[in-house]
Amino acid sequence: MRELRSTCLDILAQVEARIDFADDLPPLAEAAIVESLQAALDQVREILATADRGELLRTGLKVAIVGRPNVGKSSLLNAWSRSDRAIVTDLPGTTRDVVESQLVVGGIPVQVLDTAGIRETDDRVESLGVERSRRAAEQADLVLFTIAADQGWTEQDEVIFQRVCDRPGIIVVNKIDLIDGVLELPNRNKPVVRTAAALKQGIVDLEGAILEQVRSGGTSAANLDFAINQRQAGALQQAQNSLEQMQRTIADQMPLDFWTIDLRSGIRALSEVLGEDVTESMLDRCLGSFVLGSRGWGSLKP
Ligand SMILES: Nc1nc2c(ncn2[C@@H]2O[C@H](COP(=O)(O)OP(=O)(O)OP(=O)(O)O)[C@@H](O)[C@H]2O)c(=O)[nH]1
Ligand SMILES: [Mg+2]
Repeated sequence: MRELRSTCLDILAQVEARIDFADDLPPLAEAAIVESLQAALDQVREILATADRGELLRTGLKVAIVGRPNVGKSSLLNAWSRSDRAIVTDLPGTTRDVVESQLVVGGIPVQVLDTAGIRETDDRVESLGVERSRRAAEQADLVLFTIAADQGWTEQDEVIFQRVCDRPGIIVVNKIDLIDGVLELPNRNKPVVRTAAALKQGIVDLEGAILEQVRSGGTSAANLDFAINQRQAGALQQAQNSLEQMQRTIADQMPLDFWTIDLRSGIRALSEVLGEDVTESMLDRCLGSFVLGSRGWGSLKP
């Protein structure tokens, strides 16, 4: 939204400068303006279309649980979704394929993927599962990197962690019921949550940590556009109307004053999507610095 608004402000600055200082400036780059206007409109339409379909609402946040075999990933999924969705056994290599579950966390739809424990294996079925879990981790917005407290941070954990550490993630120390005290971890710059999935403990903390990541912008935005709500969709529709009106104004070769009316109303609408109020005087101030600032308008007379 900020980018779109800044495109519009840029055009507005150029147009208003022509109104105020027509004689001192080269002619308006109309073709370039038409082009960036079209690009802005395309983007607005795309966002609105997806909001309409409600697709983003369904997608939500994709969370992948990854880690060594037997650390309790499937137990975590089951405890979290209050189900027996995934098979749990004490045998490493139980989960062979990605198991999905849909949850809602703090109003956000979350798709949780329980994956096959990652290890080198000769078993063909298991190795296919391991491959899938790698892919799931790559595509997730957030990775829950899970270890078992009674095993500590093993060499194999470190290998897997290195594979996923460039993704936004949370370290889940599971099976804390099996140890006394708190497991010391290497400092890995990720939030840590302690759970005992088999006892359904730590889920509230886990959800809190996930929401914190979402709020702080720690997760990739790819699947987060569902945050657009009814009010924002309305404002975005208004922005679309204004920009379309501006296209007609240009096509009809109306005077520049009309261009600025459409643009200003478009900018106001985009600001509303952002939850910001733009007053005329703010707009003027902003434009003043645009025109007189560092944007290469040096030929302007004082
Ligand atoms: N004590 C204790 N045992 C747990 C906990 N969570 C899981 N377990 C046990 O650990 C074993 C493995 O659990 P799973 O959930 O199947 O582990 P997984 O990580 O999904 O294993 P794979 O699918 O083989 O990768 C089972 O016997 C669980 O009952 C826990 O919090 N505490
Ligand atoms: Mg499993």
